[in-house]
Amino acid sequence: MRIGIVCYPTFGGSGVVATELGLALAAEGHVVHFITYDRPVRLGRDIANIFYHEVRVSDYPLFDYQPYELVLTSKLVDVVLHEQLDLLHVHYAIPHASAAWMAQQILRGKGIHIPFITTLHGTDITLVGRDPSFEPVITYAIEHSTAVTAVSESLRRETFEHFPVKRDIEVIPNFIRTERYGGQPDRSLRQRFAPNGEKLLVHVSNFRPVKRVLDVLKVFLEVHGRMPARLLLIGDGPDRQAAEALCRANGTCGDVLFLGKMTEPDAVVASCDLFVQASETESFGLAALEAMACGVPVVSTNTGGTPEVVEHGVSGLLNPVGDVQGMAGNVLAILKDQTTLQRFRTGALEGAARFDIAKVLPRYEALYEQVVEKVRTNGVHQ
Ligand code: GMT
Repeated sequence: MRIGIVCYPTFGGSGVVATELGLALAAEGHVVHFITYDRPVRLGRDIANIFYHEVRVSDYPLFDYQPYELVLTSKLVDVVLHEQLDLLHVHYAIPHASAAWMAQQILRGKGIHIPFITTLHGTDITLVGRDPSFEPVITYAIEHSTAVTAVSESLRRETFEHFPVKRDIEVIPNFIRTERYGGQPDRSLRQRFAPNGEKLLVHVSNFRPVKRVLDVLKVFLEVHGRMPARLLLIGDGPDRQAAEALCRANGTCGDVLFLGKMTEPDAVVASCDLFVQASETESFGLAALEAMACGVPVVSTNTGGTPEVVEHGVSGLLNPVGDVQGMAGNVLAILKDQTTLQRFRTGALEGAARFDIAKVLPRYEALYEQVVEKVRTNGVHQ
């Protein structure tokens, strides 16, 4: 098939999932066209069957705000026409789903019926999408997508709770290429980050308020008072400065390492003992799943789709949002001895295997067949 994928090219989970999906589809022989404003961070170069189309918004002085959605729409029309795409798969509702719908309408006028699938990732529904000013557009785009998927049961439920949407939404969970992880932790990294045999905690996020990075630090401070430990923070974003200030105020800067954004943090994560996540909400928690795939158990807040990914007592331990003391207690419970840690490590690896791409890719391919067939038989859809 010839598939157009629209996504955010940044470090966020939706971009990572879209990129990994495109790579896996290309490896299966499909032709994949990425259409976005920058080359997706996880997309390598010169990959067979993969093409990248940049959406360039010109800096015209009349506009205070450049009309990205319209430029994207025009690009979609162009790529569908000239690359003879069979379908579009857009990740994140805003503004990708509405741009795809607009492109679909324009193409219909040219006698071309292009189906589009919208995958909801989380903040498009739970945070951004709940801004009342977006509601009518998101609702319309969801209703008029040829098919809609959500990355967890929890997100599917929340979509129905927050939007007056009547149509089917299929849950297709996020996935990982387990073969990409595994192996033994890199000893030299371990030596670098924990030179005196400290336990290593790690957190990966975009440091937005929803991630509650300060809670991660407070959990660490509790643990640090009771066992030799260090915390690696991967990523960057609005709350980094506040996080740095909290470390300075507590004199723990030496044991909290801010590593910044990393395209492929796997090796560093794999060298750690525990992944900590304190999010207010998390539709899925791809970073936690990636940690599990490295054999690193997770202590997390019990929110959104997290319990669908992290099995309490098996691959990690879960606490209510804001329960810093409880989370610190759970970190200590997992790290208290080697046998317990090893049990959770095994649980993490086994839990991650449930989300291997080999199990998820056929579900997307089946959905692609379905929507293309729908257009073939009906001529039009919706
Ligand atoms: O977490 C973010 O702020 C980024 C956002 C995104 O669009 O990439 O993440 C969302 O989508 C990921 C991929 O499906 C999920 O793993 C994250 O849980 C979800 N984030 C939230 O729900 C806060």
